[in-house]
Amino acid sequence: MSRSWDIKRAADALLAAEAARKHRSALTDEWPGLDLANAYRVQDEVVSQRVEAGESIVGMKLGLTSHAKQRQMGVSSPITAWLTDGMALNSGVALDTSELIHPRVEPEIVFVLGESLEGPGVTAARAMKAVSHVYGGLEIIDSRYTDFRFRLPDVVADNASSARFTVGTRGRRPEELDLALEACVVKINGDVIDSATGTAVLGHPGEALALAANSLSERQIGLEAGWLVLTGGMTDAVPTVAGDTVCIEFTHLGSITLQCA
Ligand code: 0L1
Ligand code: MG
Repeated sequence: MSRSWDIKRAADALLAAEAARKHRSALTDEWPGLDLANAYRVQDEVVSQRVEAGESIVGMKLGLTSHAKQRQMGVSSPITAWLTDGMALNSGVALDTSELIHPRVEPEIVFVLGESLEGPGVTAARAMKAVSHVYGGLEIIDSRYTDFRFRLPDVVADNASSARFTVGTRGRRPEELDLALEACVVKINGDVIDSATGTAVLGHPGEALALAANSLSERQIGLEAGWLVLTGGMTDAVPTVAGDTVCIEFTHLGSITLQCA
């Protein structure tokens, strides 16, 4: 670890960038020795400061689960991050873009866990047994780094660019759907921007859930009953600005419309 950087200072720098809505340079530019283990410690410190400020943990998300996202960001492995109630945007509530730096939206398949799930050794089939309901979701990411330019430890420390998320209102039991085939279309102001199916998420979103349970177990973290899990963006993240209407239409999970103010 460099002399001038430590876990607390890095977490404070990221929280300050978020509060001021000002992007900053990647931590690894100044702290080249930041490795993944310490990056997750920074992420945990960021979330514990949010909890101290009154937020509650409501689940976890995966990031970089699709090849499209890995290519877009120039990184090569999925990551996990925390979700809090402070990030939740109720369906129908407008996104205030002035609270964010440079938001991007992405469609997600969201699980609600009916039972706890803890690795190691969790398979996708075992993971899906812990899922009580599946929803369509929309995540708004907002990297605290200039131009979303980062290395893997940077984005891990930055809680995987988490900013806001909305969960749709049409929940389905997992056995009612083939999630590999579940499709979504992303529209901005009525124009189709992108589309994908659940195969984009590691072949099946259940694989992402299993990966989350197994990788979190290395940090002695278990997924808890009642938690939400955002399984990862199905398409590239799409930049959005005030005035945009974003609509994500799923085949069987309904649609979510987000007005950006
Ligand atoms: O796009 C990014 O900022 C990478 C972090 C992961 C975001 C996500 O897939 O939710
Ligand atoms: Mg995401």
